[in-house]
Amino acid sequence: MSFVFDTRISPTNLPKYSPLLQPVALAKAYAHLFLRLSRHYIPNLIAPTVPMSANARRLLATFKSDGIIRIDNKFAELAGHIDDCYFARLEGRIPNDGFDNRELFLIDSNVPKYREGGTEIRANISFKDPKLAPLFFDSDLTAVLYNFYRRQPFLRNYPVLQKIAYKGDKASLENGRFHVDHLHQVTIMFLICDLTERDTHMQYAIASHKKLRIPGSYGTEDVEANFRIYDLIGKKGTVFMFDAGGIHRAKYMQGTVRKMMTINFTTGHDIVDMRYDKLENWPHFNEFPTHIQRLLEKVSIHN
Ligand SMILES: O=C(O)CCC(=O)C(=O)O
Repeated sequence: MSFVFDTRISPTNLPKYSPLLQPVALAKAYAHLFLRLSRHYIPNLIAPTVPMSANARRLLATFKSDGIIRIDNKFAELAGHIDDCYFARLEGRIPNDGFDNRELFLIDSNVPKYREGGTEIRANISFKDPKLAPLFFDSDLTAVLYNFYRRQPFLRNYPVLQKIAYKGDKASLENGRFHVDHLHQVTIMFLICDLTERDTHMQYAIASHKKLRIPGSYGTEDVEANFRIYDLIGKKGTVFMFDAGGIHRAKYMQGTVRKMMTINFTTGHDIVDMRYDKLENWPHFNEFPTHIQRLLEKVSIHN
């Protein structure tokens, strides 16, 4: 019998291998991980850090120890802007508008698998809205990111707006199980509505990013027994940034609505192949420090 290496091997699908093959499968999964890590996570020896404020230094220390940080009030007005300008159009609160508005929306990415799970809106938007620049290019968050990786981070895809109204009719949405994503992808999650524990929200296993983990899903009981669980809840405008190499999940709560924006970064791997924004004729873009300009290198149109 030939053995086919399954790169999606994870703690929960490991038992499908016979006891004899389990060590082999695990060794291969770890070897694969290790190779990817060595390629994408070697620090930049010449420029391993960028300057950062005292506040960013504190955030970085928490990010390194817990794998997640939160910022409460700094971006509250931006959440109002996204709700009034973007969601209002897609929700029909501004009539005769929506995805036809090419200034605001790039693509409708709400494919059936999301829709079946209760996602009413999923839209990719541009980085060019000057009102959103203070969040996208925040000097503290971008410095935390660079100094965490100790090398240049890159945006992995365009910001995603989501409105999820889980009705309870699709019990096992993939990301409803505890899982880890692409190596040390870092995600910013920005709340566009208030969330409590009773609403659909994300949960993060604190400090679970510290161990090298095979991407895939993890058993709820194991995770809850071994980690403190952090609930990503709060007021509209709260920003979370987490290392998706740590264990997390969406906790879907029937009959509730969550609106949010997410942005993903990696050190250059797993980039989604879409380029919309042109870097030229972008007012003030050249005034950002180089490590902030370079964030867009892999998702924008050059020249
Ligand atoms: O939507 C959520 O709360 C979970 C997000 C998630 O699983 C992910 O970003 O990988």
